[in-house]
Amino acid sequence: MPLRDSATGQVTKEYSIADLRDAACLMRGYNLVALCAAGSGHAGGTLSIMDIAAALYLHVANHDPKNPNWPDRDRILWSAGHKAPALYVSLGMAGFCPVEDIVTLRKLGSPFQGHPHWLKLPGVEVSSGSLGQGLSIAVGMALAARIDQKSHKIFCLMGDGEQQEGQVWEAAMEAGHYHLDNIIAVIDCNRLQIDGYVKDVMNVQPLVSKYADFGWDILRIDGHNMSEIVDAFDRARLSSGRPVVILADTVKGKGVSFMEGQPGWHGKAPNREELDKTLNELGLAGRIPVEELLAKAKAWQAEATRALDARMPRFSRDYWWNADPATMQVKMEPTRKGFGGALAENGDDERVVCIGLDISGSITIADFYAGHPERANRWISMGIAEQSATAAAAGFAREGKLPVLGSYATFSAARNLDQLRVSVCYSNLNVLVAGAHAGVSVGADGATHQALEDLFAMCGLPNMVVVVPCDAIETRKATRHLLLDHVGPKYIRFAREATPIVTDESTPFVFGKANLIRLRAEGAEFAGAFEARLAEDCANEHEDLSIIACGPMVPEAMRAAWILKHEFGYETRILNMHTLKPIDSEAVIRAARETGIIVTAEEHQIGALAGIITSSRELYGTRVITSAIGVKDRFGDSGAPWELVKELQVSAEHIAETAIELMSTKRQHAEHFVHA
Ligand SMILES: Cc1ncc(C[n+]2csc(CCOP(=O)(O)OP(=O)(O)O)c2C)c(N)n1
Repeated sequence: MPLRDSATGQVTKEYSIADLRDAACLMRGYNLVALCAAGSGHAGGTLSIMDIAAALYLHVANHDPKNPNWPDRDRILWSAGHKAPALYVSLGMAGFCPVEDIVTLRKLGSPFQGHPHWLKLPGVEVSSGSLGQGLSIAVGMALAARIDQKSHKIFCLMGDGEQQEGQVWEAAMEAGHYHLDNIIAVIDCNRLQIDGYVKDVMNVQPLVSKYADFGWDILRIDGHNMSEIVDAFDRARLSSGRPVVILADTVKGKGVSFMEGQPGWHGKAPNREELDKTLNELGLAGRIPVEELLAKAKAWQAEATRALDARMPRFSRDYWWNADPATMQVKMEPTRKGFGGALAENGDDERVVCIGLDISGSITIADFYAGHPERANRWISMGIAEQSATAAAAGFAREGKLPVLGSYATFSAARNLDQLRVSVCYSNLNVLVAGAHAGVSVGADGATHQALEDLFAMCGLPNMVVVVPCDAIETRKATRHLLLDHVGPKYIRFAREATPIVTDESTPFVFGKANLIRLRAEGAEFAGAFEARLAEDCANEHEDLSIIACGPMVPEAMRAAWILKHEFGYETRILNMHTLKPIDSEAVIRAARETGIIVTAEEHQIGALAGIITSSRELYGTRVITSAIGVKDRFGDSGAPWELVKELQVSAEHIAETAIELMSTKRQHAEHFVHA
């Protein structure tokens, strides 16, 4: 059943098995070019699913590219949203969008987001990226079709690692219970996930008997044999009374010798040289206009950069990081390194147990056991199962262990919110939760992976304490403190991208006590020009204004202070509010009373920091003007992390612009601002 014209019911294009094989090969090529142009993305899984995708989009599914919302179309859901580029090239080949445009993948403003967003691209059925949710959506769609007496099918593409998510099994149970024979699930059984082989990370086999027990029919095929794929879909369509799952045996990285079966190629893109090799191996040299496509990607990027810079607040010169090698120079390191460093240093404590959630290397929790085989029994891999792992951490804590779990903050502090609330916080158990890759720092992955709401939730949980360190050094100190000294539920939030190092070993870090930072004199490098001390040890210097910041916004606040001094002569008091909960109220009140202006700066939806500060009861009656920098009630976007800092208006320039406005208000009402 191929591509159709929805108006006439006529078939618009027929693909033979040989055509499909050729199309899949070409799709692999376009996929790799897009990944190369993006500089990031998932090569392994997009290549393993490609033959199935080609069959589905070009031959099996009943759909019409000219009428993507045709009510009678078959629905195709990509539960494994990280395979988005394979979805995009499928849509491109089927005619839903120009295949040449996919090369703008993961760039700011592109409809080809790092993970699919149905509101940005016709043909994408649902937004995905958080694994394990697609089959539940399919259940809803299948039941809706039944109510509406429609006969279309709902296809749902999943990974084998994804089967570790408990939600998959809730959906499998529902589909079996309701005899949803309009669901055809496909599992891309490439046997690998991020941390290694599925069987080692968290075995999901035998899938056959699991699905059978839930009332499904099972087909097992070679996921690279086009005849078998097409035949399986034909048979699945005929199923009556039972949902069908196709277990497709595949090879991760299929088609490219140096990617096949290599875990390292899960979330990696080929560079230019590697791209040429892949295209040669696929026999595609000369068939894809690579140079033209890469030029298109470059042009998109240039325009995105131009438009973004045009929207930035302007000053007499460029104050961006490292723009002026004499003054704005900083070392950059990802804050996550501090987390892993602290676990490595303090992991000998026999009570420490680290829980892996299949993203262990990049969030650095793996540093706990790297080079320490004696710690192997305290490294517990739980797979992609954040909810159960969170409650398991509560179990460890109840037995006197010091459990640490971490993932992307969206998965370790959102997906598992109820487990955190009841099993961890209500029980007041000693669990350290790491919100890694938080904020905009995952950049090109896009909105699904950018935690911009986690601090609301974590600060809102009774008993939970929350620390958001400002650089890698402070992250190491904070992790150590939380791990060994603080007893109770605790959340530490850090980032993926390298950010400026603005503290050193001698900078104080006292849990619950803000540091006060002041610009003193220009040093050899940016950070050296500032002095940081415990706020409670600092006398009032009658600064013009205060900026209260946490996490990666502390360096931005420092840069804003620099701009304000150089452009306007204003003196700024910066509070590094690394501990968001409990907040250092004394430092806040003093900042309000002694400067009369507070600008809060958070790399998060506005309100986690701003809400705590401005709702402080002790501020009642204090004459203070406040404003908040942060994300303004919107989702993020794919783009480079530093582009997103600009796009979401959380840069030093935005802080400085706001501070200038508040200074002008303060001057207009000068008589009210006579300070201590
Ligand atoms: C809920 C959730 N947890 C973690 C991740 C991060 N993540 C992205 S892909 C992936 C591994 C997926 O493995 P698998 O399902 O086997 O896919 P494949 O190997 O085919 O790419 C993980 C853990 C995520 N996207 N969603």
